[in-house]
Amino acid sequence: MMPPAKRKSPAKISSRGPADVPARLPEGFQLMTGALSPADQKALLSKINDVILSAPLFQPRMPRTGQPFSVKMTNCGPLGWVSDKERGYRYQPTHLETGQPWPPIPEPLLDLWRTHTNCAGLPEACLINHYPAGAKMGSHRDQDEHEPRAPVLSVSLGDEAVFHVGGPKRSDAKVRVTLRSGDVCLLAGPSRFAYHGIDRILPGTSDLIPGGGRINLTLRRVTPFD
Ligand code: MD6
Ligand code: FE
Repeated sequence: MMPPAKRKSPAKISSRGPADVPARLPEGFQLMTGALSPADQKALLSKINDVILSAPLFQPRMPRTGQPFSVKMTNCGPLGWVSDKERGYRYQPTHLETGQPWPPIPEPLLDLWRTHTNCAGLPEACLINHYPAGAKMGSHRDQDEHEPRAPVLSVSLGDEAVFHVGGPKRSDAKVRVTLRSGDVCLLAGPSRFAYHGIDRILPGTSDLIPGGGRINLTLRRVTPFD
């Protein structure tokens, strides 16, 4: 006879009502909800934790003012995005603090890129953003890359976040969507250079990351394909 199933405390899975995803999203913004199963999320998180062990999270700072970001960052891939007071936003092949090359992009992330984009080449940078409760990301455009044909692919892990995305002008109308653990989204085509950001994290909405918080991974092609 089968042993009785062990009772586990209920997983924190909130249902996604139709109202969560607005009927009209900006053209080129693609949201693949639940793209990663809970098992895939766990496996990916473990690989990201390995990356963080060799390339520790650092506190980026705004150019000129030196104001710290509320998120911590690190990278994997041949190039990593960094920012400091002295030299501002840029991609570079080595960690800002250790001076070591960034670790390689884990294979499951490259698989997501192959599945969800039809790009001629692979991403060169994966920016890892860690949001504690209370962190946010001001509205910005991803425009330090030199291959406008490549989208930016984003993966959300851990606590839910309220994401906004508008158009190429800061004043363009914005829509808001809740990004949940396992969601993948793309800023592609007409939305590639759209303003977007994170308004807030919803603490306690996921059990994936011990101690809570959110990790966002963005895969980018930095140099031209040809
Ligand atoms: C975040 N995401 O989800 C912030 N950038 O934490 C981004 O800044 C982002 O989701 C480019 C493309 C997709 C994104
Ligand atoms: Fe961005």
